[in-house]
Amino acid sequence: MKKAVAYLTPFLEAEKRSGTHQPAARVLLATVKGDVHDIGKNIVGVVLACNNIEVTDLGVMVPAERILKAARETHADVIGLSGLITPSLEEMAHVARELQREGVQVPLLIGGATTTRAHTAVKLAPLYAAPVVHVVDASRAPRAVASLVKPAERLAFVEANRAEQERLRAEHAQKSDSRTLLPIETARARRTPIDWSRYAAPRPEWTGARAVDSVPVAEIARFIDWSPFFVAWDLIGTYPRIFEHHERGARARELFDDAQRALEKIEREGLLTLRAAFGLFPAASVGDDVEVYADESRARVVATVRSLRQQAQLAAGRPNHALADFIAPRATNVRDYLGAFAVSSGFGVDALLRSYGASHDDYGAIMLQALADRLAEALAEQTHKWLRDAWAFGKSEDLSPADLIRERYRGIRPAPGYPACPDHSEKRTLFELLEVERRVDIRLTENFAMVPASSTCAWVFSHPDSTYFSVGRIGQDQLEDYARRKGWDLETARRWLAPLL
Ligand code: B12
Repeated sequence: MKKAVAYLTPFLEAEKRSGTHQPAARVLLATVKGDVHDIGKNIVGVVLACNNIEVTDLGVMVPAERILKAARETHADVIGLSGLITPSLEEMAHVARELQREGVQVPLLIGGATTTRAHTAVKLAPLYAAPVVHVVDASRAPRAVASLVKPAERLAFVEANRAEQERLRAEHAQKSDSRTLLPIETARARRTPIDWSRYAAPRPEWTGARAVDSVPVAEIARFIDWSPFFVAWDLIGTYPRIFEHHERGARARELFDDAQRALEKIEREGLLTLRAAFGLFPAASVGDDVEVYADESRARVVATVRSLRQQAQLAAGRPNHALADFIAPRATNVRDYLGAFAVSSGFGVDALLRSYGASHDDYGAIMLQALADRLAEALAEQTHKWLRDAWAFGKSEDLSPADLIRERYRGIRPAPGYPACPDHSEKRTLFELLEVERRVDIRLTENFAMVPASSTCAWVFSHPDSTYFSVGRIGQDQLEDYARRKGWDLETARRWLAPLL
């Protein structure tokens, strides 16, 4: 579609010179500072351009000053911000404050996986006098832009948005008042009940950190979970049943066939490099922390992994989990282990995106990003399998790729940033433990996003009772305790744990 737009550009330019053409609006797009995710924003850019909206895309990791400057230079009618991870929510608040401070009055659109209507209403809209509108997916972006710029629609749209946000703020205030949290010591007393006295922790065949420099695409393609691939294209459904869907089936099939061809090309021409760093370490829990030791003597601590505990008042008999509960306490003398990995399939993506950009092939570019994301998750699956195999119990498991997608393996692999370990800064500990930057060149931004974008990392637990959960809201007592353990002042703790407060 955008190829067609590109083809028409010379005519549109000529028309512009003759003074007859007007874009419907000018929109400035950016993924905020510290964040690298842009597949969603890129889709929004294409959809807007196809609706005669002039798009200036500043790319990823864009600081507030550049957004302000570009908004003035391009005479933007609307500014669109995107972000994938929770630290970006704080960065979006910073951009809103800066726009307000500079007296800018351009409406703001907020989008990306970590954003919500409620957060936009409660935390962002009050910071900026101009309209701040949350947009849930790309298909709604042109309508939102049109409603913000058309004089006939603007007033009603802005008023409806304001009223809805007022309602969401009231709802939020009520919810925060009514939720009871346990004192952290009470929550700790309700930790996951695991009887360590009868537990023999599996001993891995090797310990320490390892790296693989180049994993062949062909080796991991079978681990790809295709359902989220379709979500990226706004086609909701489970693979392979989606092909039978009366409305979406044919489009899904066509996309899937194109994806297979693109995947074969990536493989044949070696277009992407896939790397993995992973390791297994002697470890023991001490309260809500996990101490990681240099070797089997367990004398030297090389890292301390901090976990956060659920503090909600849960139904009787339901424990208040923290990830540390799933590692044997030091006092039990059970010799337990913690695993970790960081993987990326994004080496090579940027160069290819530049070439797709030059030939205006947006479809190819989005296909590449969507496939690289799938490969990152597939590589995580493979790496987790290597760790389970080293732990021996992996070798006797009989799991199909579909079983793996359904998480039927022993243990868990929570990713820092996900609900069981929502503190993104813990990625720094994981990266240092595995020497990720040196070994495989995946890097962390100031807000703990990983570069390249198609990367993921996780802790790996082997206990059969370990389970995924959501930490949820935490109290002031845990916030202060956690800040002390991390060596943070309270302001820093509030910043990194903002979504939990
Ligand atoms: C696929 C996925 C991944 C992939 C790809 C991510 C990437 N390319 O950066 C991989 C496996 C690599 C990944 C990794 C991680 N992920 Co992830 N991931 C997802 C998942 C399942 C889908 C996201 C996605 O790609 N959707 C498809 C795209 C097209 O949608 P989108 O980006 O949301 O964009 C749409 C809209 O939001 C909107 N939009 C987007 N931007 C804009 C801008 C404007 C102006 C407008 C109007 C609209 C708009 O339009 C787009 C198209 O419709 C989500 C969960 C979910 N259901 O959302 C978690 C999620 C985004 N991931 C999350 C996390 C934590 C991570 C990791 C930090 C985990 C880890 N430790 O490894 C890493 C971070 C990666 C990095 N580089 O730093 C969290 C983020 C929130 C948080 N708690 O911080 C989520 C929400 C999961 C969760 N429930 O906690 N992830």
